[in-house]
Amino acid sequence: MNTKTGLLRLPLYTGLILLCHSSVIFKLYSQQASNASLKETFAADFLIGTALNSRQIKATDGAELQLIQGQFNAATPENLMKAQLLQPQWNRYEFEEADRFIAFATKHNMKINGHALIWHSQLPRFMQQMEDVDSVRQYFVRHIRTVAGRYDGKVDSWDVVNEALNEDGSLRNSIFLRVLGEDYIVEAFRLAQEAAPNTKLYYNDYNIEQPRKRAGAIALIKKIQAAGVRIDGVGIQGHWHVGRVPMEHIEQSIRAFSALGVEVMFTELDLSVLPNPLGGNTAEVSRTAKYNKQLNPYPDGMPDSVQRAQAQAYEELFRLFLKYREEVTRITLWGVHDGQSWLNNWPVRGRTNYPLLFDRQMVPKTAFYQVLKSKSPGN
Ligand code: 9MR
Repeated sequence: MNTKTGLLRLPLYTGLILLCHSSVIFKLYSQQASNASLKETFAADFLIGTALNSRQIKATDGAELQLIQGQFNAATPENLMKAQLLQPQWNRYEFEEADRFIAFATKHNMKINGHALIWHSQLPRFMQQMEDVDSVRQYFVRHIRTVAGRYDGKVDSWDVVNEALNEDGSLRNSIFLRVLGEDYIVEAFRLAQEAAPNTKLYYNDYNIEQPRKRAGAIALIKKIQAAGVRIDGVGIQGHWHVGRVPMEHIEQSIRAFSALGVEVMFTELDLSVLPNPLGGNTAEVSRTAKYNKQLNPYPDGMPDSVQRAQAQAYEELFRLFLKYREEVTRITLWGVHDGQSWLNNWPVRGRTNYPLLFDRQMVPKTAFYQVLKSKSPGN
């Protein structure tokens, strides 16, 4: 007897019982799922982090705080430990926000990744026009010593150097390269190691899963190691697009980086669902495009098909992360929920993007459940 005709033959009351039963099961499932926690689910595998902004660390209650407490066990300051904010004027530091961030993360038992000591972007204004060699050198040495020194033992790790590479693997033409020469990266790690002996030291960049840029990152890590300087890990940022997640390159990169004896992390994960007028997967913040309606196709909500495609992409990624759970130590999502994401304003201002695991109402998305599924037995 085929099931369909069999079901049709069931008496009405049996059908009703089945219906009630399935709604109870669904209720139980969603209750369980809404209590589900990323950090608990992956506790034996890797840390689950998020990027936090100044508003979020001031919260003393509310849904967002609950989400942060319940879901994440690692935190990266989205902006507030960048040089522009820590040292707004020459040799004048402002630590209040950063201290508040550290107090918040410590209170909620989150591992803290400082971001970032040396980065060509979001530099203090006085550095943007700086040409004097001695002053650049002085800034470079003093910023690392002061900031890394102050937070040694308070943060768990630092992105010591951020985004120093071009897409072809060569060194980016930044103020540091121009003025200090190509050894500046080794020097940054050396200074950080001296100032922060109890802090892990990482190199962080986007697109370094791509073969040419990856080769550049490998060369850089080897150079630091060959100089006898400590580097503990490498962060692949992970700003990707649904439908274009470079799975093979990611897997090759996990293998290649871990073969160098360093931790591998995914440090700024988000999966955009909007068209990228710049093409490619990039997080080059200086490149932008003009708004038009075609570039903002889902202003009122994410269609189901897109929701499902994104969930599938996230699940595949987490399966890969789990396969390399010995090598991968942290997965950080770049924001808590879709409303917070930088991708609402980059590379086009004023769009509605949906790149994270929680929606604007802080409700878990299909992608959240599917990420949890990557862990379920039999998978
Ligand atoms: O998410 C950050 C956004 O709020 C800032 O406006 C932007 C400015 O540069 O930086 C964003 O974070 C970047 C991170 O610090 C480094 N990698 C790329 C991230 C996205 O641009």
